[in-house]
Formats: sequence, C-alpha cells, structure tokens
Amino acid sequence: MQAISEQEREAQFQAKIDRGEIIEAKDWMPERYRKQLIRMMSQHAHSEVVGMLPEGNWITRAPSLRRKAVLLAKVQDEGGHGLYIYCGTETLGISREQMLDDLLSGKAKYSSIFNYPTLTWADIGAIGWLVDGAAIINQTALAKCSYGPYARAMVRICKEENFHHKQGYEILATLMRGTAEQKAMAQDAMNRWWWPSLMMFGPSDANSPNSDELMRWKVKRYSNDELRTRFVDRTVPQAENIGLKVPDADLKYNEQTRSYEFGEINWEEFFNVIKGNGICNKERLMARKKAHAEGAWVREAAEAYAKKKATKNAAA
Ligand code: FAQ
Repeated sequence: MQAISEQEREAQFQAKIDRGEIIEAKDWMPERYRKQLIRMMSQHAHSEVVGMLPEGNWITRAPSLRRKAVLLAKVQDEGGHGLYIYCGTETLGISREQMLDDLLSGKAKYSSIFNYPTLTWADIGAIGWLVDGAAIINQTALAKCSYGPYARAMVRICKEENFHHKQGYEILATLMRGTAEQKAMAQDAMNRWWWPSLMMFGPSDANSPNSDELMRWKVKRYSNDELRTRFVDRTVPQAENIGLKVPDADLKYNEQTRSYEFGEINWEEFFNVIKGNGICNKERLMARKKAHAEGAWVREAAEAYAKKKATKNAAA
C-alpha cells in the first residue's frame, strides 16, 4: 500500500472536519491542530482554577448561611470544571505537570477577567451573572467544536454554569430591590465588571491571529465579535429588567439588525492585562504558586499510594 503524503493527510483531515465529523483523541490530526487545542484548552482549564480566587475571597464574608453554601458550591464547581478540562487536554499528549508548570511560569495564559478584584458582595453577583454569562455564550459554541473530548466536557460545564448565572443574577436582583446603598453597590459592580466581561471574548476579529485557523478547523464556531455581540444582546435586557444601567453612553439598539451597537472597548487595558500588568495578575499567580507548593505532599502521597497498589496488583 502506498503511503500518503502529509499534504494528503491534512486534506483528508480537513474534509472530515468539513463533513462535521468529530475528531477523537486517537485519530490522526495535524500537529498544529493539536498544539492549538492544547493552548486553548489548557488556558481554559487554568481560567477555571484561577477563577476560583476572586470569588473564594468572599466565602468567609457571604452575608448569610444560604449565600455561603451556594458560593462554596459554585467555587467548587469551577475547580471541577478545571479538572474536566485538564483531563480533556491530557488526551492530546501533554501532562498535567507540564500544563501547571506553564501556568506557574507565566508561559500559559488564563482569562483576563480574573485579574480584577472583588471589592464588594455585589461583585459576586456580577461575576455569576456577567462572567458566567459570557462563559456560557462562549462555551455553548465550544460544545459543538470539532474535538470530541473538549466538546463533551463543555456540555456538562454549561449545565453547571447556567446555575451560576442564575445565582449571580439573583444576588443583583435582590440588591436592586434593597436600600439605596445596596442599589448603588450593585450599580458600582455593574460599572466595574461590564467592560472586562466584554473583553473575555478576546480581541476584535481584525486583531485575532488564531481565529481563522480555529474556525477553519471548527474549534471555534463563531468569531470573537459575533459571540461578544450575542452576549450584549442577551444581557442588556436582563440589566434593564432589574433596573441596572449599562455603563456605555454609545449603546443603542439597531432595529434593522435587531442587535445592540456598543461603544469602543479599551483594548489598551485588555492587552495590558494579558501581558501580566492587570490589577491582580501578580496576586493571582502568587496564590496559585503557594497552593501548588502546599499541595506537594498530597501529590506525593497519591503517587506513593498508586505505586504501592500497582506493585500489589502485579504480585497478585
Ligand atoms: N484573556 O487570537 P485570539 C470562565 C489571548 S472560563 C486572556 O482571539 P483565540 C468560567 C489569546 O490566548 C473563561 N487572554 O485567541 C468561570 C491569544 O494569545 P496566545 C475562559 C486572551 O484563542 C466563570 C491572544 O489573546 N474561557 O470564565 C483573552 O482564538 C466564573 C490573541 O487572541 C476560555 O478560555 C482573554 N480574555 O480566542 C470560572 C474559553 N482573549 O494564546 C470562574 C476557551 C484572547 O496566542 C468563575 N477559549 N486572549 O498567546 C476561547 O474560546 C478562546 O481561546 C478565546 C480567545 C476566545 C478566549
């Protein structure tokens, strides 16, 4: 049988994608497809884990036992999401140790949004409603991506994110029914989290170097700007519904496109944050490094146990 060339293999791969078939871990894939998925999925997993920090900051200060229990469960869910996605990324041939080394050395990114501080209880509402809301829009699209292990992880994650979204909205709706001070606190959270939430979708399409390739491979099903607009269209009516004002003087509804037009995002701020110069970048990495160092004994114990079990099984 005649061996096929690399070019032919890539053409066959693309045809498979174009037919809407799903790529599984053991299927042949171009090296670049594998690398791009590792980049994107590991960054996503890191975002879930680093994303536990801003909300974790409020567990001890939640205003009631019910709020504390809900927040604890939410933060724990995010840790679980990180684990599913790390597992999914491992199917591409990278070890978890390598991914964590890349996060801790600053080589791998995590979402820009988690470099902003949580100053008041209303910020917890804003994260659930806006940040999880943005994540759902992005992840619902990823649930239809061409790589099976990633797509399947997204299905379960999106179900959980829907609860997170509702609990955040409920926190803000409650505050908006409260005292003038509580309303002001909710509006202040909205003012600080709105624009960074829009930035979560990545740079505008014209400045997104990875999009063309990822869309050709159906890893991304929609562009950054398309998903951002979808988020604005869904979220503005929700804000109005509870009396929150969207902090954008240029926001207007276009009757023809049946979509909102919104003001210019501060891209300088976005690029500054992803370069490591956001308000909390250093604090977040330090917290992860500390947790990793303090968890060394757990990893060692788990490894020793696994080795002992393997030796026992081999002897049996
Ligand atoms: N932050 O060419 P593109 C969550 C980087 S999960 C930091 O457009 P791409 C759940 C990008 O990596 C949130 N960096 O890139 C939760 C690239 O740099 P590189 C995370 C960003 O990959 C809720 C460069 O800019 N979700 O929130 C960001 O085609 C509450 C050029 O950009 C995911 O990761 C950013 N926002 O599109 C947890 C979803 N945007 O790597 C706790 C999966 C862009 O070449 C509490 N990822 N960059 O050095 C994606 O969908 C895509 O990777 C995008 C970026 C859309 C984020």
